Amino acid sequence: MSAKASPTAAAAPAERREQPVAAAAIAHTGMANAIRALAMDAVEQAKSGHPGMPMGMADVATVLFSRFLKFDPADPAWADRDRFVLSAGHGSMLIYALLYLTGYEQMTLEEIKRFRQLDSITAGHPEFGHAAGVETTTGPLGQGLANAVGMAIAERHLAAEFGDGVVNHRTYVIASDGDLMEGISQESIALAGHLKLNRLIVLFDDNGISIDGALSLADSVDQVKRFEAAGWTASRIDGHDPAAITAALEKAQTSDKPVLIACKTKIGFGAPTKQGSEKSHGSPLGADEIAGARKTLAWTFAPFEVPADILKAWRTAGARSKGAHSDWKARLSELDGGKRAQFQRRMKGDLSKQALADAVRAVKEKLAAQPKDIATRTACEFALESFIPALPEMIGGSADLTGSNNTRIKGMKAMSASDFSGRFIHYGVREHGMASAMNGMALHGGIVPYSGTFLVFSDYCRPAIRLAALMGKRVIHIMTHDSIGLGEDGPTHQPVEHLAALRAIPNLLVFRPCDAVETAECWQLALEARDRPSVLALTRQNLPQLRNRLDDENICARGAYEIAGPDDRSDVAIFATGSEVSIAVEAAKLLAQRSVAARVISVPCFELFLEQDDGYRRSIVRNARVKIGVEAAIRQGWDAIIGSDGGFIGMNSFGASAPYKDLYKKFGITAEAIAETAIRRLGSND
Ligand SMILES: Cc1ncc(C[n+]2csc(CCOP(=O)(O)OP(=O)(O)O)c2C)c(N)n1
Repeated sequence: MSAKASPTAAAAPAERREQPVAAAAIAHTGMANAIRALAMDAVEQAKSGHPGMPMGMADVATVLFSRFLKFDPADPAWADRDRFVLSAGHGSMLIYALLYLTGYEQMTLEEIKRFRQLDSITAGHPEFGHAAGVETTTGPLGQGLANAVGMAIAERHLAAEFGDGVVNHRTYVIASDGDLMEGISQESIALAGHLKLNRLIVLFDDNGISIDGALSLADSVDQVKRFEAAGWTASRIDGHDPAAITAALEKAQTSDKPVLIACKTKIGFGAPTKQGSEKSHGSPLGADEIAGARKTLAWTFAPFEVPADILKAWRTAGARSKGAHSDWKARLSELDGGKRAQFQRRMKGDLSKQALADAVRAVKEKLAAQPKDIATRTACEFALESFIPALPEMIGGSADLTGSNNTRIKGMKAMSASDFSGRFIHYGVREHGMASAMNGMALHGGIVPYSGTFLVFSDYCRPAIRLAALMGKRVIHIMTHDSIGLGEDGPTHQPVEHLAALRAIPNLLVFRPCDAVETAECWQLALEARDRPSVLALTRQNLPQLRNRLDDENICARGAYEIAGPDDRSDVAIFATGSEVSIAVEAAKLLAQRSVAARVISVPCFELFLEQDDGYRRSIVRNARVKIGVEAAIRQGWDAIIGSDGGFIGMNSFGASAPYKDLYKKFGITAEAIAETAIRRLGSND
């Protein structure tokens, strides 16, 4: 059972046909079997993992990496490399084997032997930032494919901006049945088809098997027709025939649409009894089966041994793009100096500090000169009017709520299939696909993606937000209509538990600014947080501007600060966020009328506040006898600030459909209720 050799391999262009056909076929078989052997040996050694997929897709991966993929193991961050996304991340041994075989220095045989062990770079599922060459963290099915759409958008946009002399690459994806069954895949392929992302090529591991058994247990979609309906070019091939794979990939290079190649494969190819069965999907094959596979594949070598001639063939494949890389460097050096510097700066992820500082200053000066009592979503647009011209890397968007999210400033051109230079993306009603595409753009580099939807729909984005946090990528989510304050749309649209749920994600910054000045400051912090994603929760309803003084410093940077307070001897400290800060300020006034001193602390970002040193945190929390938290959301998470004995004014049920002022009264989130709670608590403390 060896991979087929076919004379049609001669269809490859001259530079890719380095060897005579027969020799190439032998080399192909040996190269593909090296992947298979490493996968089954590593999984066996780890006593866990997924050998079936790497064994099944070894032929496809071999053709892709040895003939098509543009990459240079000596410089994994080469800006114009093709991106390769293993969306079916459970088959991680496929990518680890490829990285080792093609010569990524970091990916040693030792690391392969330490597959899935503590502190190895060969994690169970590929993790961005562990091993160079892994472009994104995959494992949750569907995400890699959706990231790849973002990468392909980034490529087209940057090519439009900097020219195809320096940006001219493709994005290849290996996706499995599971990837294509996930709902996010529909959002992503529809967007890719609409934008005609013809540099996106998906190799579908069409093996008809998933964990439960035959795919026919749960699915009967014709994927070729489905992709075609979404505006893709799609074909079916034998995924074990190198000539067919070569021909399909060759054809894909000139497509004017995104390309799906459904590769019919056998999961666990070569395993004598487990090939073609779910038994090879997700557990070690076992010593007998591995011995049998070695026989079927005619692989006579010891575990983890790759014979010198096969390793050499792989290393030659790894060095294939060196010429293309140096040609690219020459073209980059010919680029106009300013443009080149901008390209390099952006690909590194450095913002122009001066441009950002000037833009923030401009917004704050305007707000100090002419305070604005506006919704924070409108304040966001006001800030964007300064930031977007200053920061060319910002690419905005909305999931069909552009007018509500205020994420598109006047004159901002939309991106389209015929003009990728636009900086605004109409994602359609596809929150999950949008959030994941944004991850892809951030991973690609050169772009700081931001986009919008309603806060309540953060649930529809959550898996992608979680991965951005895990990967440490700067992706900015504008989430408007952030509480019952949205009013008449009612409880389906009123977030109650969402702030707490988002704050539960490690490495995510959740901002809830209280006025136009805080909105600008929080935006600045989100842009400066290069290693983490942010959510900005913004209001629909107007709010008074509480900060009228021009502060050079970003006061929100410490997460919480005193926004109103008479003196140090206050008996009451009221902590509030967003739209509830102005209500807290009113409560403090009511308390003052009753001779009770109260401080008001605005908490625009829990995470930043909780990261401050003890001294700062103590100076803010102090020893007020009564602490009260106010937020039109559930209490969960607040105890870290007000203590478990603190008072809380907020929500403990879903909202309701009514004008927002009526809702604040109904749910008791009023200055009077805060003042009463404070007085009652002061009394019971005496
Ligand atoms: C969102 C998500 N749901 C469930 C899983 C668990 N899981 C891993 S692989 C898999 C399906 C396996 O089938 P397929 O995608 O066809 O992969 P193959 O068996 O061909 O390797 C599932 C359900 C996951 N990784 N991600």
